Amino acid sequence: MANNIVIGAAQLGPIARDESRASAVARMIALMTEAKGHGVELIVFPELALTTFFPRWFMEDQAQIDSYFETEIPGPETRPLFEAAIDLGIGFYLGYAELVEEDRRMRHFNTSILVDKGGKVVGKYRKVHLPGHRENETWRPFQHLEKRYFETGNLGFQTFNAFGGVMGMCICNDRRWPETFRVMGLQGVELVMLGYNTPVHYPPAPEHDHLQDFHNHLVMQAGAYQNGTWVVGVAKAGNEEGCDLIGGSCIIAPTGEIVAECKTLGDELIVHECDLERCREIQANIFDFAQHREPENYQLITDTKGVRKTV
Ligand code: ING
Repeated sequence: MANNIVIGAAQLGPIARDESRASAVARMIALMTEAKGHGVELIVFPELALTTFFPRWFMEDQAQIDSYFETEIPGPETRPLFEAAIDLGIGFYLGYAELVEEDRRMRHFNTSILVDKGGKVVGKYRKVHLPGHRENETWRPFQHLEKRYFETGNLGFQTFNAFGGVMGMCICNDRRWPETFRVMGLQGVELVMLGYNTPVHYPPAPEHDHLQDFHNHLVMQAGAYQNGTWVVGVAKAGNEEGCDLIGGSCIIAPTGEIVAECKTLGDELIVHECDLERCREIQANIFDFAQHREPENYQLITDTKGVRKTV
């Protein structure tokens, strides 16, 4: 018995540093409207989709840093996106920078939300794996200061019953860590959504620059196959403020096959009807965790952070 959901992956091209949230929202509404024409029920937007990827610059003025964050969502500039979603009857994943008071202090997270067709936030995720560095490393052609501007996410890797299935979320660098997908896989996730901003140039290892597109798909296809889940990965792409970001947004089946892929580095929608029932082909067989996993052999994975040589 099929359980189909029509998914849209809405890649965004560059967002300029001085581009307003209203402009980014208008671009996303245009993609959402196009998606409606294809019967899309759930559309996925990139990581930090409301502004330029600001961690590429070293900033010390907290007010300037905080200007890239949302203190409420929906807020005045994002409400049109929620209203369009309600009008069109489309749910969405949105990545944004979250500034919130929790435990009597201001907290900064790299966040995504899952919003249902009625405009209700039914899931929230805060990025766990923050790549990059904390201090201004002037040897780099551009910075990657996520460890400076964000706290490590404190919501774990949850799943959410929505859109007729078990939904999961993560963000960008999370996709490179198998633990991300496996923790959701152990919750029976059927579709993992994620947005990313991935520069072509990786200053610590420029000899890998030509492998960025390969690594991008490698990790998402592995995550999909090894957990029998659909994966939707959506880029903020193109040359953004002088920094080339990869595209390669795609929809991946539980078999690991890419079933739809963006071909440009701009605003581009791809669509695929995903049968969540197909997860069973993998989850009930080759990766039937209850049958085949041997967790008593895996202690090192949760006991230790770094390498602990045993020989
Ligand atoms: N960006 C990059 C990512 O994980 C990166 C950082 C780039 C890490 C290239 C390693 C290699 O895709 C974000 N925003 O996490």
